Amino acid sequence: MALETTFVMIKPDAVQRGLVGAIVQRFEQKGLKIKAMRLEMPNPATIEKHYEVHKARPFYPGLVKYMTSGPVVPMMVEGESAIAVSRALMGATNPVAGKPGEIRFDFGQHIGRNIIHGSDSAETAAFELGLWFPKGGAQYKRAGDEFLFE
Ligand code: DAT
Ligand code: MG
Repeated sequence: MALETTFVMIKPDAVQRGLVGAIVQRFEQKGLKIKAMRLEMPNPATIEKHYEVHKARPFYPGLVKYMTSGPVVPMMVEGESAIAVSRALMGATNPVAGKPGEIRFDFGQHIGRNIIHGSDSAETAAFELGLWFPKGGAQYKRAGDEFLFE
């Protein structure tokens, strides 16, 4: 167990469907600390780099088209085991393969419109945080942390 920082991104479908608040609430409720967050039209080159590992996959062109179709909300999130915890909050890649309580299950129906992204390892988190937040995040002491951590 360790304090980790991870990269999370609310995808264009969720922004268009007005789900940003409901999704951010899941992370806040868990006690994860938001260290950076913005809403922006993503730079296509950034999306291409972000999903470079999937470049050879048949779904890659459609993925890039979808991810550049509208604003996204990139976030820097910190907490105990934040990488795995964020992935657990998100749920299965295919929204209907997961279970109730997972963000993707609760809000989505199709693998090509699956609401949210989260880094899958420490290496990926470092790469994605560097790509989306080269200036880092906010350093601040959060009221209430003494009731969240022993
Ligand atoms: P995850 O986002 O759960 O880490 P991934 O890294 O395997 O999943 O894939 C990245 C994204 O690509 C995923 O969130 C949605 C899309 N994707 C993956 N497999 C797909 C498929 N078979 N058809 C359409 N889109 C797919
Ligand atoms: Mg992935």
